[in-house]
Amino acid sequence: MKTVVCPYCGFGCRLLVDPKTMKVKPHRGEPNRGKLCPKGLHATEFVLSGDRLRRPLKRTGNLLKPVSWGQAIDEIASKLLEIRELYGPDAVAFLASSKVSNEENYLLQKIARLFGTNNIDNCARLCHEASVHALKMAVGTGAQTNPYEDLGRLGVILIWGYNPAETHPVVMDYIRRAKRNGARIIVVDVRKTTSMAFADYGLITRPGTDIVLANALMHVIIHEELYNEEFVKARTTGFSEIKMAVRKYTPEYAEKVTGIPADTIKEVAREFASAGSGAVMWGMGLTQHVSGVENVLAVIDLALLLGYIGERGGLYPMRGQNNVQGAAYMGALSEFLPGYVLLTDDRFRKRVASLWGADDLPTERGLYLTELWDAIESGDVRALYIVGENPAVSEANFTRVRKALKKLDLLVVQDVFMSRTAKYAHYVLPASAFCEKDGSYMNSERRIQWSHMVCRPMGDSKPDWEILTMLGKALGLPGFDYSSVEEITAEYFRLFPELEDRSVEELKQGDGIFLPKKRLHTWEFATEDGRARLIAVEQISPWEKPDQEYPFILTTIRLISHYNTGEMTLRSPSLLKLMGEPRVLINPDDAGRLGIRDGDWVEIETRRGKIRMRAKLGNIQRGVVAVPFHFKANRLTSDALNKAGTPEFKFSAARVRKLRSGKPTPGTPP
Ligand SMILES: Nc1nc2c(c(=O)[nH]1)N[C@H]1C(S)=C(S)[C@@H](COP(=O)(O)OP(=O)(O)OC[C@H]3O[C@@H](n4cnc5c(=O)[nH]c(N)nc54)[C@H](O)[C@@H]3O)O[C@H]1N2
Ligand SMILES: Nc1nc2c(c(=O)[nH]1)N[C@H]1C(S)=C(S)[C@@H](COP(=O)(O)OP(=O)(O)OC[C@H]3O[C@@H](n4cnc5c(=O)[nH]c(N)nc54)[C@H](O)[C@@H]3O)O[C@H]1N2
Ligand code: SF4
Ligand SMILES: [Mo]
Repeated sequence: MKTVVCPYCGFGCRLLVDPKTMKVKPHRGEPNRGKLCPKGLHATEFVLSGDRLRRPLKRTGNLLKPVSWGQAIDEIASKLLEIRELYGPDAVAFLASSKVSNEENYLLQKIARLFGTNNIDNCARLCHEASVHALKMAVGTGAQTNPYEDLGRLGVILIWGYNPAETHPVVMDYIRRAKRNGARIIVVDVRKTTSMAFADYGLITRPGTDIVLANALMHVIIHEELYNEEFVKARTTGFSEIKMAVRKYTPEYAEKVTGIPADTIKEVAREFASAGSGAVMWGMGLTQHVSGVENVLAVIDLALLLGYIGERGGLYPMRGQNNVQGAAYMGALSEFLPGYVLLTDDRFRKRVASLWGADDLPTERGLYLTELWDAIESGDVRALYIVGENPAVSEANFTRVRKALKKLDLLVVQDVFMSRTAKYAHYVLPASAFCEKDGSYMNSERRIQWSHMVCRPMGDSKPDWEILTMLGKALGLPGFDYSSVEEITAEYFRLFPELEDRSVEELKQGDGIFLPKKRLHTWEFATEDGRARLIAVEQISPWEKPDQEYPFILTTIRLISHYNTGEMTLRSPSLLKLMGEPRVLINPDDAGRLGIRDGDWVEIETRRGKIRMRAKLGNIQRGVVAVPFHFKANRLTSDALNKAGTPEFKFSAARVRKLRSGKPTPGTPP
């Protein structure tokens, strides 16, 4: 049996795969302790799909025709160099992948920066980048502070805008154990989620009102003097500003805005404060708003007021993709060097440059993934090189994205499938899948784990690191003579003092290595003065408001057997059998008013476009509808961005009407 890291979510389960049958069993070690969700259990199925890309392809007219690796890489490199010559390095942009290994992300950002641009980004931008920005401001580092194992010994777990029962199913096992050990479980969402199944409190708020609710909880905690005075005095700054700011957020005011009874808010505040230790776990319900950074600051404030950090608790921005945390640590973000170091940190930047055989690296922040589409429209960006990312489906308001993709002088897509995005490409490069290669990945708790090669690459496909090594060489960049993936691992180890003395062999054998260490901020925060910042935030309105024409609020959600844009899950026969038909969730009172019964076909429309789906009546706030994001939802969504560059996927103004009969929007699975 070979040990591999699950290619789906950021929880980071390890799988044992039998190379003969390709059947999967759960690994007994950390972090999944013998558990897997259905996606992990069937993870090898998409790898064996007949749809896999097998040869490099080049566009001639409307057709994509096979070419040799040598020809594809040479032509791509000369076109990139030509564009740089004509328009400068910033006319080229690279998208890295939260699906591929640390080594592969490390190589792509190395290529971008040596080529001369910081236009390197990944889907973290669509996801938890608001958490990174908020955490950096409040505690000095942008990642989850504690390991999952701590959850089992805490007094309270606050789960906010996060639905682990569907999105990180194995986390539920930890939460269930915490509950058995006496923890109180509080869940905040805009609908009744499966994660509320055994919660002590399931608070159903209105979309985009989270700051009001968090401030009201803090209002009660401060007013009733339930906060941890010793911790606040010794380890934080900004308390008096918070105290002032939350004064007007009374539970009664919050009841009017959120719909949650004032008495419940008071009770929850008291429960949260009296638990003695606690975790706050959050997800896309907080980050995918124009107020994303502020939403996250508000829940960090809540934890800091009680001193829930280090041995007494932690901050858990639960990361989405299997290697989104690794992509960030490897520097595949347009505003950070590896390790989240700022581009303007001269000492570190020059050290990285010299390790790479260059004098210096560009210091101007590159474009966010979400800023690319305007830059392509205006002609500032002419070439885009995408590794394992599907923006033609995953980006907000994708009609605009598709138009931009068509305008590029050069689009290269390196993927395991002919994704929706690959259909626009000039060159499509076939990548090997996760179990066809070696490499390291980092999960949400910052645990680096080795994933072993189980089988040979499909067809003529190559591991992403091999393709990028060929590209680096063809571009004439220094230091791309790697003959094994371990050489790249050893190179990135040299960037982190905590890894300098560790060996790749050690990583291959144990339960992984935490970077920089298991628990952060135990004695001191990573800020300049070692104290955490309590940062007061005020309610911020969503970008688009419901009105007479578009009276509903549309939010987008995930389902357990579907994964992101569906490229992998829709090619897994076992998952296809488990998949329910994606339906739009509507409140029964709203449905009644519109004459919609459960299972009826409806049309959902926003200022960007419309889609068709069947309705599902259920427990969601009145005036709100929730559409699974996986297929066509981004024809509808708002592309207004927050400070971290994340679109407001969780709030658009929409209208809903009943259809007499219907067929799904083309491209949506049955
Ligand atoms: N099965 C499955 N698992 C996945 C994925 C997948 O596609 N499928 N994707 C992975 C990725 S990339 C990510 S980032 C994670 C995401 O994991 P989650 O963050 O759990 O995912 P979502 O379902 O997008 O959003 C979480 C919840 O936010 C709620 N919500 C919406 N608007 C608001 C609001 O205004 N306020 C509050 N408080 N809540 C709101 C939604 O109802 C939803 O239940 O999942 C990962 N795991
Ligand atoms: N409306 C709405 N939109 C959203 C969200 C939402 O909640 N609502 N969530 C956002 C979030 S959190 C995220 S993370 C994004 C996700 O957006 P994307 O990252 O664009 O979505 P994925 O479907 O995960 O795409 C991954 C691609 O990588 C390919 N791939 C898989 N393995 C490999 C490999 O080994 N090598 C290579 N080269 N390719 C590989 C897959 O075939 C697929 O095409 O979507 C965002 N979009
Ligand atoms: S919980 Fe996440 S990492 Fe674990 S098996 Fe499921 S998808 Fe894979
Ligand atoms: Mo994500």
